[in-house]
Amino acid sequence: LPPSGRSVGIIGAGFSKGQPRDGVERGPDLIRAAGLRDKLQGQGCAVKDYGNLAFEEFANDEPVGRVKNVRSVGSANQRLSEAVQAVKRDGHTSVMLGGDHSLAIGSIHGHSAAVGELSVVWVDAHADINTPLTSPTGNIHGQPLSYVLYELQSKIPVLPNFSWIKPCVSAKDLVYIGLRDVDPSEHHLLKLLGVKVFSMTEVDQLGVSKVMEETCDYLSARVKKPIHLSYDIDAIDPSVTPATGTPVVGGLSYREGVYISEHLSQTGLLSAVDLVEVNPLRGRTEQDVQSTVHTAVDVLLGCFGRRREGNHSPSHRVPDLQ
Ligand code: B3U
Ligand code: MN
Ligand code: MN
Repeated sequence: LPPSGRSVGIIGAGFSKGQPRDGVERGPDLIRAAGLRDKLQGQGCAVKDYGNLAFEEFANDEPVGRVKNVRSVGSANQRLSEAVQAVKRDGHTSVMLGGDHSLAIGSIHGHSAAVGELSVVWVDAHADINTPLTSPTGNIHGQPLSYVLYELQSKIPVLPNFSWIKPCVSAKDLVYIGLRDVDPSEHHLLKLLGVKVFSMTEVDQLGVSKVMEETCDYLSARVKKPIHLSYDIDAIDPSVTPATGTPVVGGLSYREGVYISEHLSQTGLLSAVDLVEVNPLRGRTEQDVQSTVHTAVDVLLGCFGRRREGNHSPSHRVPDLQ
């Protein structure tokens, strides 16, 4: 392996039916076009791109209760879960480029099916823990955690194309960072389950370095489990990443956003990453889109050992200085 010792398997998941806005399906190709592969290789990673997943179309995907596009979302996530399992069996850190955040269902399921118990770090303006019954919108991108948490299993009704999903994450192994738009029902669930939350208030209070130290202390207090990082680009402030479906003011700065991934990289436990909700059609200008996409790339580079001071291997020699 290269000096950094990291090998990355990229899965493109251009799926958008977990929410109503067109454009988020273009995320994977935009992030690739911004040079993700070359930049990862340039910092010493081995990279295998598994290409874009193809998703099944459903002609009559009528709402089930209030929940929209259930069959499409269930089927897409089953495919994604299998793809993540293949990437993990090949020995890579999985990088899933979304697509909307409903894809975390399949990504987390597949990751857990391959490696067992996980820690999950959820970086997002939103809590994404509505159940099908509490969801105010019916959009599944606001619900993924409810399907994968053991503790909420009894709250999940039977849904078409969802029967393959097995809950696989314990509420004590979940940490949120960046919350600032939480529904009342979600807030109730977070308190009920005792989930560790670093909202934007705690980021302001403690600073991002203390937040990350406490996140990692909390997650490694028992056994050190592989970490699944699920990163919604809307966690970062819309002044930096405006091209996303549901921007919320008062988010992470670029530096805080990148610091989170740099810190998790240093744990050596990062085993799968989702980067979701980049939507070029939500940018008003080309500059909006470029800023969003480049920030997404920088977050991912931070996950794989990029240092802002510069990267070189200890054995590296600069000929002109010899
Ligand atoms: N909590 C709301 C809104 C929302 C969640 N995630 C996003 N928006 N991006 C919901 O629909 O569940
Ligand atoms: Mn989200
Ligand atoms: Mn969000």
